[in-house]
Amino acid sequence: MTPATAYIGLGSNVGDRAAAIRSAVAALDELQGAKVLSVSDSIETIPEGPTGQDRYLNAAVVLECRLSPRQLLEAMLAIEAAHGRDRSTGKRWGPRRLDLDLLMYNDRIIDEPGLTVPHPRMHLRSFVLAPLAQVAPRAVHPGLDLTIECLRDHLAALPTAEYPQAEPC
Ligand code: A4P
Ligand code: MG
Repeated sequence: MTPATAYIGLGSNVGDRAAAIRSAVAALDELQGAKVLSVSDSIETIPEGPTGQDRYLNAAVVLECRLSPRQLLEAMLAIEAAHGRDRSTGKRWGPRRLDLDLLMYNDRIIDEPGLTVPHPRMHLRSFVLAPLAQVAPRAVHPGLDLTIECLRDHLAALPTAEYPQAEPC
């Protein structure tokens, strides 16, 4: 089986953010049937979404992968779970120290319960596109048919709908 290329976004805004990102990248590399091909810088980003959050570190990796998209997502959720709870608070749902998003998987378009690829909001988020453009500038978003660097450069001009009608760059 020819390995697939998967693109994963990483984010952390609780605890030792750099350590969480490093350790998640190592965990991805250690997955049976997966190998990290490149890792972006970890970039400090302003939180988007709910207010009152601390700044994030965001990064992206390119993964050579013999797992199916579903197997990869499950492995990512397990890595999140291993990093994702602040056990010191004793709360069942503690703050997440790590968020892993499966951004793209080859040129697959998947819309299943619990798995949407490409990630439906990736093209709207500079905290995703900036690190991803470092490691995969020429990768093409299969839903929009535009490269990552094009999406990054035109983010401000894109409509805020999921999967907008895109003009070629
Ligand atoms: N799921 C379906 N498709 C996917 C996919 N392609 N990748 C399902 C990952 N998960 C996928 O995930 C909830 C469920 O989505 C999973 O169980 C899986 O079955 P989640 O990561 O807990 O959901 P979420 O993080 O609340 O949602 P989402 O849309 O991924 O939001 P974000 O953006 O990850 O939200 N600001 C900055 N600057 N940097 C950030 O990293 N992150 C967030 C968190 C908000 N603001 C941020 C950042
Ligand atoms: Mg997420």
